[in-house]
Amino acid sequence: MTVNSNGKVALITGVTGQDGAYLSELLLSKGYTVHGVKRRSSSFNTGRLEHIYQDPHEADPRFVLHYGDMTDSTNLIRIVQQTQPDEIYNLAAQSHVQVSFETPEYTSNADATGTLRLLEAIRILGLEKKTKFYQASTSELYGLVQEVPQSEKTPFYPRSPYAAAKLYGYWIVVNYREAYGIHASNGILFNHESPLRGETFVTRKITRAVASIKQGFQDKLYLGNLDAKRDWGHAREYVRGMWLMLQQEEADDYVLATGETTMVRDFVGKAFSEVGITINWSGEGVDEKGTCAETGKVLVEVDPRYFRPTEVELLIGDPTKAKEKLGWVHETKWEQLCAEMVAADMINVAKEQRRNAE
Ligand code: NDP
Ligand code: GDR
Repeated sequence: MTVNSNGKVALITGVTGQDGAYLSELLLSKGYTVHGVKRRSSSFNTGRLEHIYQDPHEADPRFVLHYGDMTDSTNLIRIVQQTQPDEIYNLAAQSHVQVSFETPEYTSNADATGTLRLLEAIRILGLEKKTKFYQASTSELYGLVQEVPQSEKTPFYPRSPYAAAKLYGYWIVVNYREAYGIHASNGILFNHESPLRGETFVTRKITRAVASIKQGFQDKLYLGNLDAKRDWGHAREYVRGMWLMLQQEEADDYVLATGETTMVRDFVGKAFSEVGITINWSGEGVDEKGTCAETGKVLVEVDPRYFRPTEVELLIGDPTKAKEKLGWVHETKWEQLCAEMVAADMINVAKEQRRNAE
């Protein structure tokens, strides 16, 4: 794909993650030069970017990766100085809610103070008038249910170290917008998934397990809270909303959501139905089981190790403001999303098994 340059430069932190991959693709298709921050890792971590990777030795690479970390201000300042971005998308985060209970201090360092470090880089380098800033805020901010659907006006009540860290990120963005006039916006995004979703988030864990069970490589799927309800949309559509926020005259905060909520249990049922398996549910709480209607085999069980010390039970977003001001609407319904993820994992699992057998 060769697209004429639009002369704009974007910097994406968290470029190797699900959203980073989709956003890179979108911005490149619009003619941006895209710089991404990737962490040093002992194993390969750019798998989601393979199809857009460019040889850095090319004369005019439009997609450039830099080593960096949200916990290191020296390196963030240097990258912002080198790249002089028109737009920064701060997607980097320790993004797993359950893991944040185990690594709370690191999570606050990367997710909360990391956001501050980037905003300070803009100030230190005098880029307040040039560089627009997108912050990956989250529906986890709502936490304990106060009202539904949740909108930009709903009070926050974080229920995890992750959400508490993101709460700081949200407010420091608002403060730097008001104090220093930086064009800085929060996208309060509800859960968005895709075939590129990390494998330990519940949707992808389910679709991978369904593919493995169907192909005979796994016996059972163990899950935590089956009653949790989430508003699941497609990541590809949500990254477009991020970009739209930075194209507005004024910076502001927006909810992106579908407005529909679904139980984890129903996502499981739908995923199995995609491969021709009907699940019958029986029992309650930790004794709940999902049995294959055709064979009588138990395929889903509850493992309390996946319960969280404090849970977010119900998320359902109201995307009216994004629709009216940004013209943003979601298109993919959760059932289609689930079907797309199962189909992709059927192929992934088969490929992995072939590779392992070689
Ligand atoms: P992922 O977990 O897929 O990606 C997170 C990215 O952040 C990865 O590139 C990861 O690198 C990077 N990262 C983690 N820690 C650091 C660090 N200390 N320094 C530099 N980079 C780091 O998340 P998503 O793509 O799903 O989400 C993107 C952002 O949006 C996150 O901030 C998340 O919290 C937020 N969010 C996500 C939602 C969703 O439903 N997906 C909803 C609302 C908000 P590596 O690949 O090396 O691990
Ligand atoms: P979430 O996503 O916590 O909403 O955060 P996740 O997919 O991890 O959990 C969704 C719900 O499913 C329940 N659940 C399980 N979750 C996981 N991961 N594994 C299980 O086995 C399991 N069983 C049940 C959870 O308890 C929860 O209620 C995601 C992340 O992308 C955040 O970064 C982002 O901010 C929010 O979405 C919006």
